Amino acid sequence: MASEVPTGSTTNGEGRILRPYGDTTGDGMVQVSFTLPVSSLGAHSKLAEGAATQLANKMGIEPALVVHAKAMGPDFTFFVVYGRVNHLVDTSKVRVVERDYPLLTPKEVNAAVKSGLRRRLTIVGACIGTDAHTVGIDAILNIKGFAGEKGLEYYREIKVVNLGAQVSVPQLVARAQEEKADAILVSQVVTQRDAHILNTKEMSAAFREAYPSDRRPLLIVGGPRFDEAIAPELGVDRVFGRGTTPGEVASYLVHRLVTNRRPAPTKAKAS
Ligand code: B12
Repeated sequence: MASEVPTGSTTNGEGRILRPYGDTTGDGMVQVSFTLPVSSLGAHSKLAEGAATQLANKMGIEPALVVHAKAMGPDFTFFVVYGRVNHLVDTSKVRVVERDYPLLTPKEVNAAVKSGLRRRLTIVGACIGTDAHTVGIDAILNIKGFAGEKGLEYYREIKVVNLGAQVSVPQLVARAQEEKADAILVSQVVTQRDAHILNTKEMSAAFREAYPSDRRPLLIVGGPRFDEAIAPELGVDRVFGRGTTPGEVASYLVHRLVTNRRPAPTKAKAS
């Protein structure tokens, strides 16, 4: 029988050991790009390329070849470097957040909400802080959707309140309370100075402050540069990254708010 292990990789019992592939399988070749605060204009070009090579060598790329250098104004240069790394990837040590709930069709989502909640599920979405990148949250919420899937507005049993861009945390909390939101969907695309981390932590802290723990809406954050594994550190229930589709989010909402819903607190009986 033919081996299922592709050329350029070996097995270690549990997983596979991989090497990058550039020109020939398993040759270890990678390509990286970065900008250095160094001029590459005129007489400075050799020094700039040398600086890029030195950085690449320190990153473990050896030999490193500068295949592209472009001045970004007088004081900065953008580089693309191609070269060999000796590092190996062990797939048995890769840690990722796997989807731990079934993917449902819109019809199944609607049916589950209708029979399980007996009312529409309300979600409030926004880009918080100064972030004005609404395309991502709109891809999830707007009816036209993303990647061939309709957005959550298409789901009959989901009420979507999309607050748009640059919403402050107090505004978001107030609207969530007004709407009696079941879930909050926040988008953070700008990551400069860790804005996405700080804003999300501020948001989750505000919701914990504003709600008793058993009444707090489900907190979901998404954006292209989030590590999906850091939900606990951010104080949210789930993080969705690059390429998320509306169906994944709708299915998660059903999983957490319908199928595995926390039981409502029982009222103490008068004696
Ligand atoms: C379009 C765009 C803009 C538009 C935004 C228009 C709009 N209405 O959204 C405009 C021109 C306004 C803009 C402005 C700026 N931008 Co801009 N912009 C982009 C660009 C080119 C595309 C972003 C995009 O639309 N992606 C498509 C969507 C569908 O993908 P997505 O956001 O990743 O969303 C998906 C997932 O992440 C996930 N998701 C996202 N949010 C959520 C939320 C939830 C709840 C869930 C479940 C999932 C989810 O689902 C989506 C579908 O899969 C990116 C570069 C790039 N190629 O990504 C830069 C980029 C994001 N911008 C950048 C910057 C720096 C800026 C500015 C600061 C530029 C400036 N100096 O003025 C300003 C900031 C404005 C502000 N106050 O926020 C940087 C950010 C760098 C960083 N490290 O933070 C980028 C990366 C460009 C770059 N390489 O430098 N920008």
